[in-house]
Amino acid sequence: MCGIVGAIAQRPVAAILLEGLRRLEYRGYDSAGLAVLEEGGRLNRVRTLGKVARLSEEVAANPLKGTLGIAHTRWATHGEPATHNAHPHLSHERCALVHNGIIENHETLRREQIAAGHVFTSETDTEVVVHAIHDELEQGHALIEAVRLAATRLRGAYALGVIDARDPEHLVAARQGSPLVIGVGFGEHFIASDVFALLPVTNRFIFLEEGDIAELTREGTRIWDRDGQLVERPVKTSSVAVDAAERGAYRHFMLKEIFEQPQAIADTLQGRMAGDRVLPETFGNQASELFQRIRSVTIVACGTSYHAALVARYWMEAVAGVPCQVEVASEYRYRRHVVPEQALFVTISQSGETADTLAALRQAKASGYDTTLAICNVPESSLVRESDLVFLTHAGPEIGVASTKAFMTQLVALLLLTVAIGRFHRLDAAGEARLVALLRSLPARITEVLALDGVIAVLAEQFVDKHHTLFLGRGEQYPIAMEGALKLKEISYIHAEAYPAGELKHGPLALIDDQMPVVAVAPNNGLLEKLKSNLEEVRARGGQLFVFADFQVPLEEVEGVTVIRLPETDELIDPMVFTVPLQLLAYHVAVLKGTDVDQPRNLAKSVTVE
Ligand code: HGA
Repeated sequence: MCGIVGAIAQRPVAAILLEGLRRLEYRGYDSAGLAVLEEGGRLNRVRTLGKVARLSEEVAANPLKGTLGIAHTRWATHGEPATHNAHPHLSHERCALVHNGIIENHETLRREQIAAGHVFTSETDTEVVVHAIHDELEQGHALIEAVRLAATRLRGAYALGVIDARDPEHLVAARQGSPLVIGVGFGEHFIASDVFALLPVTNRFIFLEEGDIAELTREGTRIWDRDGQLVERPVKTSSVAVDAAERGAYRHFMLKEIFEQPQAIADTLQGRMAGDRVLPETFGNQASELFQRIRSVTIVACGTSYHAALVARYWMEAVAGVPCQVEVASEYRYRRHVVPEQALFVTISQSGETADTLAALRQAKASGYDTTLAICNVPESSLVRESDLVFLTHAGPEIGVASTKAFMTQLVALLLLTVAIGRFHRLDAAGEARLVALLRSLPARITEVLALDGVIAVLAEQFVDKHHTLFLGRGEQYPIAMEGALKLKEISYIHAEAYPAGELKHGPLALIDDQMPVVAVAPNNGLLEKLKSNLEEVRARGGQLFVFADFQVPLEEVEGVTVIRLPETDELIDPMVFTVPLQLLAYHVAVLKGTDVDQPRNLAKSVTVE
């Protein structure tokens, strides 16, 4: 959340900053701003409410020439989205700063600074940081030292980009709890919240570590670690294509990403299976040895990733025969918990920077979990670096705020994990071979389901004027119903809830009337007859049923019941197959409602703040 870009170059940087912000906009889009140091030592700041495109228009009207600058696209945590709260923040027209994160002791610092004569122009927590740095600069410290000293007074999380109007030769960056990378160019250097922002200008990156403070000049960088030691951090070359995060001919990133799922699955499976076996090193070289000892699994995640974890619980217990518990990270991290013996602790996060998930991982390590595993889409992310074992999903960049292909590849990862652990427990070689074959068939199955796009676009018309929707599933389809409900509410703003269908009569049935569409996920599995009884209960009360079922399910289209047929697969991969129509449904409802599909209101991707 919140995107930071900074540049120190021998050419004007405004265009680089604006393009970087455009590429980071998925991280926050309520306001944006940039500050460029112009000749003569004047800080030229432009800030606008709303999207980066508005900032670009504003800058086009007042071109900036400076070769040193910082920029920010905001997802507000403290202070409403408003121009005066947008970053960069300035102190006395001398120091300019952009920030991602939350300063937890901002109220105390603000009181002290007001008493010392600072005038605040925003309601953000961020502004205390720029004044604190300014005070150190006024004491005669160089910018790098001023940032270091000010940082000792901050509690909370931050990634910072800072410039001093009296020092055109330096850009300073700091990282504590929020991601930040340095881009290495020729005669120019950059900072950004992620590599995508900088791909048009470089493919060489230094990944800052927690507590690092960096000083960038045009010619080079120097980095100090949390103990104040000058350190060398490796320069890594990214193989991500510069256009990997472009929308192409698709109307929205979300639609593109839904359609990329067969490829994303194939890429995620690539190199992970041989013959009819999952390769032992799929989860790291020591994974097999560690998995042999595992007696239970705990999975912690947030949002969509949490739903993937819930599906995995069914697989882990039914297929692998290993006890599995699942919890949302924001709860887990603040709860006193019991660490099971010989337990594997698994975290799931698309970005690998999800603040709550990262904190939960640190908790788990401190409380004595045997082994930790991260399932993540971003190499070099904090989660990846801090876990014992890593599985990288190869979904490619996901830009739409509502996660689709990342979720799909997380499910693939979790099924592979079920096999990798299950073979030391309940799963025999024949079972493994069957699962491997199912996984191989998955890209083709998903492609078949994508052909339903047109049908679902028409179906979506029946949801546009509704205010609520109920999603029902049973067994491992219950988390899929939860994911369908989440997608719908995220992007169409229709209130949606998911229930395990057996729970209906314990309360939610009271909500059923002809204004409440009920979406049911009904593959042909052992729970079908039970689910059908639950659907009858809805029908009997005048509810409008929309049932996603495979061809074998004996269900008739009658008044009040619409059936959408999917190809029949195997119940082990049904969660993936039935996810797709629900994604498409949410997408088409949102398009018909005219919402901002890729950047829905109040949300942002990569939830790096608590
Ligand atoms: N707390 C700052 C930055 C917000 C942020 O990092 N969001 O992800 C603000 O509210 O401006």
